Amino acid sequence: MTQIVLHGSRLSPFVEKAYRGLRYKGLDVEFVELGNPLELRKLNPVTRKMPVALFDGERVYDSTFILRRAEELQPEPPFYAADAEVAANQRRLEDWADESLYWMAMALRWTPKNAAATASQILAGLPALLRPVVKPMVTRQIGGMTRAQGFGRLPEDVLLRELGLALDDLATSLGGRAFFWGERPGAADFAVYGQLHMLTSGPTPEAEALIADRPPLVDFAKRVAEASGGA
Ligand SMILES: N[C@@H](CCC(=O)N[C@@H](CS)C(=O)NCC(=O)O)C(=O)O
Repeated sequence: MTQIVLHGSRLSPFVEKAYRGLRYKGLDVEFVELGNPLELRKLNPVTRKMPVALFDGERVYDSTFILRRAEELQPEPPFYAADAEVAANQRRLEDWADESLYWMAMALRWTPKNAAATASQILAGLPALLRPVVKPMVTRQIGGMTRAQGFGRLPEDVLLRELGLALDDLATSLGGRAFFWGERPGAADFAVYGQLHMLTSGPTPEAEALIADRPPLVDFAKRVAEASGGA
């Protein structure tokens, strides 16, 4: 069986997505927590982002590409439907979760109110002496990315209104099903799960409240976790 080593931090929604997807496939995956940003540059000089997976030593970056590679290796259970139209919708939801919902979540993590808690969460693994030095750098760099993307420029009440609508849309799309396209999770389910996981991981209590108000999403997240090996 192909040996897979997944590198990243489980705080990242993309690492969570890839990790759970690989486990759901029943693949042999070892998770290695990333030590520092320099390690990431060495492992993935192309995009310098996590996750990075080594498939028998061959590097694959980006959660979407990692799951596609897993699908080739182990087609059952499938991440994407055989029906081309359904598969197109699945890829669209996966991409929306990765590229839109992610930035709403990031904007909320880096509001003036939440930025300190977010930076502390990210830097928890660093030696205590280094944290006060690195904290303003991280806040400037990552907070700056959310402002460049656009969601980070919205007033907090507008951002929360939009996030609430996005969560409503997700609950509507579930339509009473266990997963977005039926009784089995696919790549889109793991992508949405990754974002919900980040939004309920501590520094964004406003998002936790919005999600708790939508029981179909809470139950969905529990089902995805159960289908991919629990906690
Ligand atoms: N499209 C990529 C996104 C990966 C990504 O944005 N990862 C973030 C963590 S959530 C990262 O590594 N950021 C480090 C940086 O920007 O320096 C994927 O799906 O893997």
